[in-house]
Amino acid sequence: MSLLDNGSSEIINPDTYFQTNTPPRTLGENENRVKEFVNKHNEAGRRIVLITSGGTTVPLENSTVRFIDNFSAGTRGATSAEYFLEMGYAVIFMHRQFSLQPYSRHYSHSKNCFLDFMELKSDGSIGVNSKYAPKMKAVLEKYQEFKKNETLLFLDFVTVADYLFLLRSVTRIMSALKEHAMYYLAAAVSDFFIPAQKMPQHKIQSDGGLTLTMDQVPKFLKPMVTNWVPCGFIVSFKLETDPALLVDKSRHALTRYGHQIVIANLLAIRKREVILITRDSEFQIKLTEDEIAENIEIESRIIPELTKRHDEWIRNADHVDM
Ligand code: PAZ
Repeated sequence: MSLLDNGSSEIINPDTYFQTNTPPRTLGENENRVKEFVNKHNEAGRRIVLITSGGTTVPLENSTVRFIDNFSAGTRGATSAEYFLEMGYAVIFMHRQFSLQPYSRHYSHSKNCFLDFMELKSDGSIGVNSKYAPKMKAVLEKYQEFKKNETLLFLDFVTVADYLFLLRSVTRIMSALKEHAMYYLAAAVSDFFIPAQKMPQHKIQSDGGLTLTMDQVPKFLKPMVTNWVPCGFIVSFKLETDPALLVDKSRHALTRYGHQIVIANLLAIRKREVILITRDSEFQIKLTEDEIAENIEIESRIIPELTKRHDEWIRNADHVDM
């Protein structure tokens, strides 16, 4: 007997979802920040990528004490952001609050406390522990460059509703960039949620067991591809744990939504192996044992491959326009 029952509840359409859920308070303010960022980098002739990163939560109460979460720490998104910046893109980094961020990821959520990276000098001053200094210098130089050029914009979300409202707003603003924008959807977005009108207002009391019935989150990729950014270069990720399902499910997503690339990854080996799937090709990126030993990051292979394909996408679009 299965503990889980995938009920037959109808999926509401995305429009109904947006009409019946409350947008985050900060939405208007974030839209203004995105407009300013997009105008500035578009005028400078820079390409822009939207990266989504980290997991979304599903609250169980309107005055939320409890929520359902997932495993994602935002490693993929934060790491990818650094490689996109190196390739000359301006990055809108839409991430789960407190998940990993580009550059600081090298020192946060790690086994070391930040104080371990420091040392007390004989003259009483403090500095970086010489063991860590070369790597820290390299990270610091890149960090200061993006600060100077203001090529990285941070936006955060917590719940799946925050995520969907923000995604719709940001992509609609970016649609003005047409084929010059890329959308790299690496966030682990909840598939199920409890609509606000079906949640209790206050903390659920522990008077016995708890049975949850959840609705399915609408498939937002469809309106994104068709209406929000019809000319954008859209890359989504597909995560599975069963290798037998991975490629078929990824292909199914590609056919269903009609976007450009699905990056298929298995939970256990996602840091060393992915497959880039398009309508007519499959391209595996796999780190060798030597590369793993040298701490090569798989994103250093994924991002150049995607930017190459984005070039082609732009060239073809130019060609079609002529
Ligand atoms: O955040 P992380 O680096 O631990 O994990 C990355 C990932 C597995 C969430 C990402 O590669 C991914 O597959 N995102 C899409 C998940 C999905 O909704 O299928």
